[in-house]
Amino acid sequence: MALLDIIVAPDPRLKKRAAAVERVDAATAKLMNDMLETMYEAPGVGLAAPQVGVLKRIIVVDPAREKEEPRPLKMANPEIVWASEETKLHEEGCLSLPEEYQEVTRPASIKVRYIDEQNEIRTLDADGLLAVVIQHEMDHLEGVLFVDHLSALKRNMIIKRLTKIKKFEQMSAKRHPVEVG
Ligand code: GNR
Ligand code: NI
Repeated sequence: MALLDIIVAPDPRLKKRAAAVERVDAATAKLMNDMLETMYEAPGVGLAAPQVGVLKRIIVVDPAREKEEPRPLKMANPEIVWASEETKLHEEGCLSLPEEYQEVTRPASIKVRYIDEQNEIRTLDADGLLAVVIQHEMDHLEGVLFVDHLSALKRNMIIKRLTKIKKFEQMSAKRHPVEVG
């Protein structure tokens, strides 16, 4: 297992559409495990491959709360085959938009078809936090972030804040270079 670096916005790699997985082979299964480890370490409840620089349609989620039994789900090529008319407002966060939280409206319940880590086709009914997180992760596969569901005003405020932080970090990295390798 290995920890992967999570890309923080603004970054052009977070705005691209990810390519379908042809089949879930050993390398894909390893990537899924590394993504789960990275997600638990962050900590987060979901992670999409584009967030770690891999432009493939792979997501992992675990909506279990602390102290609950872990319930990891690994999905390739997830597709929403049904979504409820009923919507729900839920506060979202994103590991690629650190410390930003905003309410987003999405369908309350969904049915998802996907390929699991054994390369088997499966379907899953989801509601509550699980439905929110699966839809949030699937957005990442389209190059969409939760801020893209907000007003332009809110979105621009958040992106401006993150751009400032990035500039500051690049400046301090130049002044205090860290030896790596
Ligand atoms: O850790 C995460 N929490 C979260 C909370 C509400 C709605 C969506 C999420 S997903 C997020 C991790 C992440 O950025 N996944 O892409
Ligand atoms: Ni996210």
